[in-house]
Amino acid sequence: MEKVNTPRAAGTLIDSPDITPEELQLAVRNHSMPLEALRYPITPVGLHYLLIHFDIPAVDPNSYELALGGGVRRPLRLSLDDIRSRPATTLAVTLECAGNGRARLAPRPMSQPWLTEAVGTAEWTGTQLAPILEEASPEDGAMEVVFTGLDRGVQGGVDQLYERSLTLADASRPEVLLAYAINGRPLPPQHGFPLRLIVPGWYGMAHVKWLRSITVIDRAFEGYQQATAYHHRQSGDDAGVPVERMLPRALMVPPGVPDFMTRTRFVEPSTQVIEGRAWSGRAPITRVELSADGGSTWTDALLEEASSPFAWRRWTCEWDASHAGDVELCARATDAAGNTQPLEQDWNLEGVQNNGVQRVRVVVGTVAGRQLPADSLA
Ligand SMILES: Nc1nc2c(c(=O)[nH]1)N[C@H]1C(S)=C(S)[C@@H](COP(=O)(O)O)O[C@H]1N2
Ligand SMILES: [Mo]
Repeated sequence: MEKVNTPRAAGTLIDSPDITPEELQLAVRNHSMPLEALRYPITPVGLHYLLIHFDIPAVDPNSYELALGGGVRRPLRLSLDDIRSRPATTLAVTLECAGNGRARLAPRPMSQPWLTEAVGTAEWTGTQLAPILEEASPEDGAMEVVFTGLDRGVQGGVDQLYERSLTLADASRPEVLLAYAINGRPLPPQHGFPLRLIVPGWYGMAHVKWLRSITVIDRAFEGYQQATAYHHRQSGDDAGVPVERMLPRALMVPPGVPDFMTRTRFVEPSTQVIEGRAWSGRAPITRVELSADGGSTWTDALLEEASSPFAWRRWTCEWDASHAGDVELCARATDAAGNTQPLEQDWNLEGVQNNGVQRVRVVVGTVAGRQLPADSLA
């Protein structure tokens, strides 16, 4: 692969709390989900988070073809009509970017500066990948399946198409879809039109958008987004652990009304019902707790059923906000495998898999006609 020099590259660590122009550029291209959108079981398309490494490719659906080749006995070329004429499956799937929470780390790994809202749940419609792989008939010794996007760019000095792989076993799981619709409508350009991969339970990077080809290989894939990026590691020398399935996380809809600049919340003295959603890609969510004292004491939330095994669960929890004061609300999720959320976030080099608890500052007092604190007027 060709090497190209870039200015402040991903992988740089930033000591200052100030956001750099490069991060701002990424942040305005790739938006998160406003937390109040946790109220919707299925995230409206425009509110679902977005992550696009390079440019959104323009694709002509009439000439579009998906190529399936490499180590297979019967290479396939599939038009959109071929794919749409196969049995369709619709599945509600929660997607979260592996870098969610990155902007809170210090020093801050230079990349998309997410706070906690890089998530969304959509109803994806498509066809199962497994029967198509079976039809192509992988040769003996097939080990991984590489998914290549149509989008090209440079990252870490490497000229590349966006590509990720799965083991043949993971790619053949029944929930893995080639999706052409989101919430009942064709994919919009930013979510992968005309076709993307959906790998329920996995962090976002696995769900390759703008699919151009699928290639069966007899070795471990060495592409940049697979072998270099998306590892949980402490330093460049550390081989690290590949990022795969989502760790548990709960998010709440921040109560009351926000201050414009700080987003500190103002709530009238009252009993509040806090609501939110929780998910894990590793095992079903079994517990969500709420703390109104920054994480010292916890109350169990009520959990509702998930709309699919791969979608978040709604939770609610009463909060006695009858006394005026300054409060830090925290939410914490635990899954059936015993994974839970840390109170303090551990640091890692790429800023991935950060599932430290959400913290929301709430001022309980009189909201109407309130004199705003000076620090919010900047
Ligand atoms: N082809 C391609 N697929 C991609 C990406 C990309 O940049 N190019 N970004 C990945 C990452 S890191 C994430 S988090 C998800 C985001 O999906 P969404 O934008 O539909 O929410 O897409 C993944 N698929
Ligand atoms: Mo991501």
